[in-house]
Order: sequence, then structure tokens, then C-alpha cells
Amino acid sequence: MSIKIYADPGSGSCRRVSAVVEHLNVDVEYIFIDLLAGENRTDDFLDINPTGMVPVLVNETTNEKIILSEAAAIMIYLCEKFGDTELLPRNNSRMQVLKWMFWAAEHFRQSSPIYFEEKVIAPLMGNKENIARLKEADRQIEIHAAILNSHLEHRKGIPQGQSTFPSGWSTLRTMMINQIFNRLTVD
Ligand SMILES: N[C@@H](CCC(=O)N[C@@H](CS)C(=O)NCC(=O)O)C(=O)O
Repeated sequence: MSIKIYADPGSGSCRRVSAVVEHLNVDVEYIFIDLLAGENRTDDFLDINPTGMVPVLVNETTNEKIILSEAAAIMIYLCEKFGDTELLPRNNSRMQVLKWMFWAAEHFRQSSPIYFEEKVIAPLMGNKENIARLKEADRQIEIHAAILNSHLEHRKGIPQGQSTFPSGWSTLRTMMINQIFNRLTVD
């Protein structure tokens, strides 16, 4: 049985995982969980992730049975399983990569989805955007984007003009892999 990843392509957390899948050239089966339709709230889905969130990886083979939620844990699992040392090095840089993954989850990512929730989801649900929430998100993004910018300033990334936004399910690869992973790795 192949590795299954339960995901919604509209989710940034899922795209982080699919970027790694593509970079490692791993064969996975994506199972579409339509968040807007509430498919993440069914009993079957809550059985594999009681938090009711995507992504979730399920790998059941004769030698292994693992059900894993949390995008960062899934990304690390894939790198470990497929012997990657480029995205997740085995030298001192490894801890720096992990540090930025935790930092992103703990700080940067907390405020950025608020824009999506207030500007896209709220109108879809017939609700008004919450201005106070957006203002606080702005404030947080400014603080954390400044930290990220100063870290990235002198690091290699993709040459200007060469980044692309390929269409489709998995491919934010060029942008995400180069900008996030390569630039955050400390030599
Ligand atoms: N900490 C989780 C967050 C995942 C997450 O926020 N998933 C969102 C989509 S981006 C989700 O499934 N939301 C559904 C909900 O909140 O009901 C991770 O890193 O995987």
C-alpha cells in the first residue's frame, strides 16, 4: 500500500508537505478532504486526526504503520524515510532548519492565515470581516516578517524573475523549496 496523504490543495499546510513530496520525488496517493464541505469533521477523518485538520499522512505497510498529522512532522518523516540530506541536513544546519520550522509554526504562521479566513472564508460564509482581527494580524506579520527578512537578506535564494507559480496541486515547489528551505539553511 502506498503512502496516503489526506489534504486539501487550498491549504498552505498541505502545500508545504506536497512541495517536499515533489522535491523528493516520492510516490504518494493524495486523498482529497474538502475543508469547505466539512469533510474534516466526519467520524472517519476524526479517527485519524482528532484535531480535524489536514494534512495527515498514513503509511501502512507490512513493516510499518504510522498515522501522522502536523505538516512539520510529516515533512521531517518524509526526509528521514527517503534519506534526504538536502532539505534536512545531518550536520549542524539540521537544528537550524528545525528551529525555523518551529518558528514558522509558532509565530509567522499564526497571523498569516487570518487574511485568508477574514477575506475569503468569512464572505463565503456570509460573515463580515473582523477588522480588529485583521489589524492584529498586520501587527504580528510586520514583527515576524522583519525578523525573517533580516535572516534572509544575505542568503542565497532563487534569482529574481526566475520564480514561477506553477498551476495545479503540488507545485509551489520552485518558490517554497528554494526560498524557504535553501535560504533558511545555515552554512
Ligand atoms: N498545526 C497544523 C495546522 C494545520 C491546519 O491549520 N490545517 C488547516 C488547513 S491549512 C485545517 O485543516 N483547517 C480545518 C479546520 O480548522 O477546521 C499543521 O501544521 O499541520
